[in-house]
Amino acid sequence: MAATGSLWEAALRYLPGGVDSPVRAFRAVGDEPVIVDRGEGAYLVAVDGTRYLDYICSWGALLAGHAHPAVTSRIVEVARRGTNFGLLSPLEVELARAIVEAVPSVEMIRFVNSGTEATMSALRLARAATGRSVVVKFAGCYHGHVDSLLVSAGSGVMTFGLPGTPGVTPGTASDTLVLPYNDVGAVEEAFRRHGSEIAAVIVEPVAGNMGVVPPVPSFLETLRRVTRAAGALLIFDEVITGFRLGLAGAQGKYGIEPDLTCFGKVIGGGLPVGAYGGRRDLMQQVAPSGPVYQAGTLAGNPLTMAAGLATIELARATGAYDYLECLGGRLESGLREAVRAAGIPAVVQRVGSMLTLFFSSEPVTDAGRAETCDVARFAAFHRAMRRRGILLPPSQFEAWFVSLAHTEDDVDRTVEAAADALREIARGA
Ligand code: KE4
Repeated sequence: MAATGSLWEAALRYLPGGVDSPVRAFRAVGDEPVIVDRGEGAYLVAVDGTRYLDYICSWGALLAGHAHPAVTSRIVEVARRGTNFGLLSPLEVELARAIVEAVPSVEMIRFVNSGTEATMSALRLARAATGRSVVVKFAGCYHGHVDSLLVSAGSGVMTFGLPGTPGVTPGTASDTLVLPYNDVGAVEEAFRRHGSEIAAVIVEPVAGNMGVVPPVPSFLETLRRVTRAAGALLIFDEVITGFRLGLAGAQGKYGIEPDLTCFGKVIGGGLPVGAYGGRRDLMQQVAPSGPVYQAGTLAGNPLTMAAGLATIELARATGAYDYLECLGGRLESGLREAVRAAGIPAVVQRVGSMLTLFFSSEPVTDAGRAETCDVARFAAFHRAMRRRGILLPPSQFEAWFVSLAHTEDDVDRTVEAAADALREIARGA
């Protein structure tokens, strides 16, 4: 077993910040990162041998938990015939059919290799299809590291965006309008002012990237109404919620049909994946059937397709989503009771098997409210839970995920650990 210390030193030497994605560095929780040796169902085993009950679940990708035999065996079986051909193969057609049959708004789909590629491509298609440049996103929503979506709100709610990171040009950001999530009035005002310029609105129908923030009633319906009236497209970023909240994702749960949907995570069963799909008249505009260029060496690769199909088969099993709803509800009510008993200002927000415990005295409905959370207290809670063998996402602004591999005992153990950790924090220990 490699010592964590030397491995972490090597990681810091060869990888920026020691990681391949920033959140994995555990900087937001002031801790050394967990370095993983293997996953086992709902558990992760670190290289130092520590076993954790895992609520990161590969940031939502692992609906069936780590190393599910039905997924792993399918990957091994397919890998024996080769890993990628860079040519059409049956499994991508099979997975495309499975998604089209599950999600009514999706008539055609294109596979890519990440959620970022999915949203980037969907935006390009929307701009091409409408001949317009402006895109609308919401503060606190994350859609991957796409230049035009790594944008902060302008000086005023109705002013165009500013680069959200060095390397994004003011020109790129200037075509993006950033509005407050759940703010129906801001949406209507933006469309009054700029409706004829807007190519698309892209939204997480249930926000997961400021922590779990559900849509308020009429928010999604308003987006559908104003985009349709203005000739703009509605893009649901269901990279997290797709096949997480049900076979038809958030759009199935809330009964809203977007024009395009972005997928990722669950549809790849833990292997690199993304996809965008929707109305046939739009998707037919994607090369080579149409002029909108998009391509990818490993797009639709058989291993990912196999892992995605195996996962969706598990999700289709009778009662799978009822089970996730039941476990999610058990965890939510247990955490709420633990918060109440500890007398700490915190709220628990959940949709299905994704939830967040916010150290906030008020419900979190948008990024502005999320930013008032006591992140130092979250960091202390994260460390306290880790000491108790429970691994939460190392950021206040992420979703916890329950998988089909989690059990009621796991949830009860989590609630007990949380109650103990919150008491410790309340004592200022
Ligand atoms: P990827 O490019 O990371 O596959 O997907 C980007 C993306 C797009 N849309 C939504 C709603 C997403 O949540 C994501 C990625 N999610 C983050 C965590 N919430 C992935 C973790 C990370 O960045 O390391």
